[in-house]
Amino acid sequence: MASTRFFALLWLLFASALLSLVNAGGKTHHHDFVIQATPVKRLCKTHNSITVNGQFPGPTLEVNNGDTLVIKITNKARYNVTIHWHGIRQLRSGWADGPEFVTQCPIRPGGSYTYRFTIEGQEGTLWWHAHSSWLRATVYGALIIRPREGESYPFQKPKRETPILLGEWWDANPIDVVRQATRTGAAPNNSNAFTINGQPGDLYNCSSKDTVVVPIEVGETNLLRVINAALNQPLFFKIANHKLTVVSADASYTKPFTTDVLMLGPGQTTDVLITGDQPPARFYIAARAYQSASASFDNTTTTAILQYKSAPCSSTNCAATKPVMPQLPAFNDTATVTAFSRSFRSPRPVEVPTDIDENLFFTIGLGLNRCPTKFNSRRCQGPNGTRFASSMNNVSFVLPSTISILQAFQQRIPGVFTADFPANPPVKFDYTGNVSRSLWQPVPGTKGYRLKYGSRVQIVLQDTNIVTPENHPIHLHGYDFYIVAEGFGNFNPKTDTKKFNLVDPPLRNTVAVPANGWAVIRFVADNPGAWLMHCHLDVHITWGLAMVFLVDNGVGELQTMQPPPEDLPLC
Ligand SMILES: *[C@@H]1O[C@H](CO)[C@@H](O)[C@H](O)[C@H]1NC(C)=O
Ligand SMILES: *[C@@H]1O[C@H](CO)[C@@H](O)[C@H](O)[C@H]1NC(C)=O
Ligand SMILES: *[C@@H]1O[C@H](CO)[C@@H](O)[C@H](O)[C@H]1NC(C)=O
Ligand SMILES: *[C@@H]1O[C@H](CO)[C@@H](O)[C@H](O)[C@H]1NC(C)=O
Ligand SMILES: *[C@@H]1O[C@H](CO)[C@@H](O)[C@H](O)[C@H]1NC(C)=O
Ligand SMILES: *[C@@H]1O[C@H](CO)[C@@H](O)[C@H](O)[C@H]1NC(C)=O
Ligand SMILES: *[C@@H]1O[C@H](CO)[C@@H](O)[C@H](O)[C@H]1NC(C)=O
Ligand SMILES: *[C@@H]1O[C@H](CO)[C@@H](O)[C@H](O)[C@H]1NC(C)=O
Ligand SMILES: [Cu+2]
Repeated sequence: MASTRFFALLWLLFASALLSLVNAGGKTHHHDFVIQATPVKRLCKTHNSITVNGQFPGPTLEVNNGDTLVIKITNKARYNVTIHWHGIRQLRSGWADGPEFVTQCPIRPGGSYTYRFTIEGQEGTLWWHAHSSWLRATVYGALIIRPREGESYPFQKPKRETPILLGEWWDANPIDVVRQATRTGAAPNNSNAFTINGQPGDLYNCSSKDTVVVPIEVGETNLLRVINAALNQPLFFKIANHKLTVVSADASYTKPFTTDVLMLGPGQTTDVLITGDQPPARFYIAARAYQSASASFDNTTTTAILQYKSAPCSSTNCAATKPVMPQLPAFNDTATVTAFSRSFRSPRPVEVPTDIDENLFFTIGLGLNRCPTKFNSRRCQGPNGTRFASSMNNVSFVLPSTISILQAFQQRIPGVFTADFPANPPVKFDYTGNVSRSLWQPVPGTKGYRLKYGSRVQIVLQDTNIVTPENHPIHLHGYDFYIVAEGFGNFNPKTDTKKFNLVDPPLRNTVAVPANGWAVIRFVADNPGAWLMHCHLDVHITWGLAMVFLVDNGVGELQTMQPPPEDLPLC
């Protein structure tokens, strides 16, 4: 008995020694992010935008797998803020994840907080962004994770690497835009431009001279790290006359495949190789909306220029020759989106969780809240005098306001959330058919779903036709998941289960669930904490398209959350 315990102790010592040895391989990067209002001129007008260190987009973080990041945020803006490190697993370090009122209270004006986390087993392109109101419209940047020192990419070493951040710009204060929508219940104003690395590009007024130029040379192969940082719009992405070879998405390598167009939902990243195989000239890099909902949208096109260094034009006469423009898919070209998303595979066979412990089915979609009679009509400017809503399994998510869900979960504080989020839709109906109006109004709630440490989870994400079908980019914090299948119509367990790819499905952190269709994801709940799962269209999270997984600690230190940091902001 005593000897078993002795050996267990010895093993624990050995394991922790091993762990510190592994960690010792990484470097620690210290950064200071000052959140501050900065004049930013776009579309002929200057706005006092909230930025990090006065930069828009914010600084690019470049690290290696195994490194540790220590980032001190100082809030000198007039808004509450938090920062989320999108796609970082945050193993045991949920306090550094960032969504406000989920893993922490916001950093108030004048306050500060230091995020500390280690990159464990992740390589590729991720990004960081504000996770408070709509601040991420201007508070975002790339987070590039290269292989460990001495290790290389599983593809041809690129000559150059360029991050391509797709963004969305309002000719207004984005916080005013969301506040107006919240007040009136109507859809928020559409953006006025999309951007590439912060610039709208040639097709917009007052933008030509700042159009981003991406260099290339004949014969070289470069890596573009494309990130959709737009608030509310899935985007098509294309480069005139060039093929793109996808090698990675959401910081997981993929089996390489070649395409001439990408589609990224907000939150998604896609790394592509591009070869300079055209006559040296200038080619437009362009992005515009993929619009699956029947609703108005920003139909403008953002551009940058892929410029061969040996192009026969000097900087003076370059402007005279128009770059070649690619033909982008139609706004509603769902067939192209489907063909693209079905091309993704893991590079080799992977261990997909089987013997599922938690078989979950979540409907996702919009709704409308009826207004009480005589309710101030200025607050009910949604369709036919309603207010827009959104939900998962008919629960429209409401954030707490006095403490974070993670603190309440850890410290067992009652009254903040309930752990009764439904495993299945409370009412079964023809999700993608003509849905009866009696089903359109969801119920507000702060509900989580509890998971035992190590449970194997499958979730069917089912879009509904309530108000409008739409392609929703569903993002899970703290995890990557396998996308084992997707399809249109209602998920049918009898026939659709047979189509699951349990051999080499792609691993991602954000799945673009087909409009009026479904996607099935699987993961093992091996990271304790409170993890938000939500639509990455900010307008939908504003309306409640979110829920939280509450994952218990397992056994021993390595399966237990770290204690909260001393400087964790309080409400
Ligand atoms: C939204 O658009 C309307 C109509 O163009 C405009 O009157 C309003 O000021 C805009 N709201 C914001 C917050 O910019
Ligand atoms: C660009 O400016 C012109 C002239 O002021 C105006 O007519 C046009 O509407 C503007 N275009 C956009 C996209 O704002
Ligand atoms: C974009 O929408 C505007 C207004 O609805 C319309 O006039 C214009 O033709 C559209 N542009 C494109 C490229 O579809
Ligand atoms: C896409 O929109 C065009 C008109 O803009 C329409 O003719 C076409 O039927 C639509 N396609 C689909 C698949 O909805
Ligand atoms: C608004 O009411 C009209 C007339 O009753 C109806 O045709 C339309 O579908 C309604 N729209 C929504 C979004 O409920
Ligand atoms: C949907 O159902 C409603 C009520 O049952 C009916 O009035 C309407 O015509 C139907 N719409 C379609 C497109 O079938
Ligand atoms: C959601 O719950 C409300 C309140 O119980 C109900 O009226 C509505 O029909 C439900 N809708 C769905 C899709 O379950
Ligand atoms: C900022 O956060 C605090 C909690 O820390 C909250 O009480 C306050 O309402 C928030 N302010 C805004 C404008 O959301
Ligand atoms: Cu959505």
